Amino acid sequence: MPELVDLRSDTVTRPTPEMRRAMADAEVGDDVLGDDPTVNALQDYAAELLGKEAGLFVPTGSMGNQVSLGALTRPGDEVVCDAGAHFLHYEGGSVAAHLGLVMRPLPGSNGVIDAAQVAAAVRPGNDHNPRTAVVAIENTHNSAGGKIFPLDEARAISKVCGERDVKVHLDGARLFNAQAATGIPAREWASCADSMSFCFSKGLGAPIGSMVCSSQEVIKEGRRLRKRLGGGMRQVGVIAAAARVALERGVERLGEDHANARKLAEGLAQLAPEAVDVDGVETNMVYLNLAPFGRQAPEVSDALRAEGVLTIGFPGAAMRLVTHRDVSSSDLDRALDALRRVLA
Ligand code: TLP
Repeated sequence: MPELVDLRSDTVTRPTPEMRRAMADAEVGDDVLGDDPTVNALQDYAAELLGKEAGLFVPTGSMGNQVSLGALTRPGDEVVCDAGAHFLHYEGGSVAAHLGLVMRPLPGSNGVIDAAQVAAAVRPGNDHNPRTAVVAIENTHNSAGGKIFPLDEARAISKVCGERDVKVHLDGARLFNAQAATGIPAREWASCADSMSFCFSKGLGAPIGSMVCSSQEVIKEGRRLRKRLGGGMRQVGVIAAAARVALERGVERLGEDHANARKLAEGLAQLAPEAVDVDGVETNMVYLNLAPFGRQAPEVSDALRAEGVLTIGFPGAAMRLVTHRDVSSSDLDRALDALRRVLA
């Protein structure tokens, strides 16, 4: 039986031999006490790379968002975001349950909210209203299919927020995909945000870990929130060592994932041009619309699994396919053959 082709997410990659070696060799200490040299070095390295004062290593992207939003707000504050924001839909309601925040989702265009929408949404400071504390943007945007948040728009939002004493958070779980696709350094987007988080465990290919980068003050509060959420880890240098390899080696190969996603989209467009927006594939995700085939994602997903291709079959007619380091170009040929058979 050949290996499965796993298109469920870029989170599924296994650590490389180089990561395993780095993990085995990592110098460690108790990170809750600030003693882990591998974590400390990674936090400094990431902060420098993103142009921020400090970094905080956290176990997941979800915790990165919570720590960031929590450090920038008080319970009862409002967060303005795109209606498809990841933390709104896919993080177990943590922003409400743990932070007590009010969400103000705006209808973005492909995940992109603009400065005029933001300006109109910021509350005037009346006692009746929640305080608009943060505007959050997502780059690349997951539910919009890996869309890149235009840098000009991020700058315009940052300006509007700066004038109104509102903070900006960037959920940059896949920010380095945006860098790889555009050649724009990740720090340019980070410069538009007061806090930002990115994941080592997505396209960069590490097994575990995310990073929050911000000011010293926000990171100090973030450490407390991380502890409160149960994310204070001890000899976590064993994980940070793999994350370091991911950041140093993972970015340069993301272009391959993007080329593979486009190849997949082009192959699918041959089956039904209206089922996929080929030009909309900017990074490593393809959204396949199964409606033209009269099919639903759960049953198509089951049929693909029987063909050795893994996808997530959430209810509905849309199916997300994600490329990553552990999917080669020939794996994609196999996946396309399977999709052709299943959708015939
Ligand atoms: N996204 C996961 C799933 O939760 C859907 C995926 O497979 O894409 N921000 C963004 C934009 C994300 O896409 C994700 C994960 C997170 C935050 C949360 O990261 P984790 O899973 O590490 O908590």
